[in-house]
Amino acid sequence: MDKEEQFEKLKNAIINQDIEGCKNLTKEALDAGLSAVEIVNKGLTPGMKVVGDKFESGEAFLPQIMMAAKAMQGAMEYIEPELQKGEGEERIGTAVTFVQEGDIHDIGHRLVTTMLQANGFDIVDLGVDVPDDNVLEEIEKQKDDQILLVGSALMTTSMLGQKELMNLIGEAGLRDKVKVMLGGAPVTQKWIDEIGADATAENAAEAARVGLDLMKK
Ligand code: HCB
Repeated sequence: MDKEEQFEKLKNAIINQDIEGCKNLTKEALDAGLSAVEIVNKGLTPGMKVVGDKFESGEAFLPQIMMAAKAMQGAMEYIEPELQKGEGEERIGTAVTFVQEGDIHDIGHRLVTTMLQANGFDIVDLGVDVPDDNVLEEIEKQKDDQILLVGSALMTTSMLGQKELMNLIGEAGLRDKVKVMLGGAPVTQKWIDEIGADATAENAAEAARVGLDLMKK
């Protein structure tokens, strides 16, 4: 089976909410030498996009998204240990990662967090549905002069909360202490510019590259 066929099968396993199949195909793909990053970016995530689009158009319902998410989470059992095998021997700094208040989508957040850890960041993972006050408290608590703040939002509603958070960071006098990378499907560069954050990234591999660049600036 060539790579493209494998990506297509992985994508279909998510679309068909095939929990066991998705896990097995992920293991097979890794054993065949495909990288964890390409399995996520070219197989599993495009499948999730189709499921999301079907939900939006009324062709699929919440139980189907939940099953698709379960299939993806099964695959992550193989993906995450692979991503952790990064080259980050040098300590880069601390990354505080979180999902915006009101939002419990954590699959992308987990992938980004794992990739940052694999690239030399010490991680403080605040989890999902995190109120702004908790984020501010954590920034204040950190001893380093500069840290990387990494927020995810998957819904347009929770994305709006990122603007409020940027305002609160400014008001608390903490803006110089953080490089802020925000992402998630609805987040665009235009939004990042509008709210005065530092960067965004399309996927977890790019998030690691962008995070490293930001910490060097
Ligand atoms: Co959910 N959901 N959902 N959902 N969901 C979305 C996000 C919609 C877009 C689907 C749609 O309508 N098309 C939609 C949001 C619409 C909108 O606001 N525009 C939606 C909705 C509406 C909802 C509910 C409100 C449904 C309901 O209850 N009626 C509800 C909300 C719950 C809540 O949060 N309060 C809900 C619930 C669920 C679950 C629980 C069933 C499940 C989540 C399970 C979980 O995460 N543990 C779920 C899922 C799975 C999705 C979709 C289908 C997939 C999301 C996903 O995991 N993608 C999603 C459709 C979509 O996104 N196209 C749909 C795969 C990961 C790998 O991609 O984008 O998360 P990612 O992360 C990438 C990338 O963005 C980037 O790197 C990651 C890795 O490559 N990245 C960053 C992420 N964070 C970053 C941070 C950085 O700094 C830099 C880069």
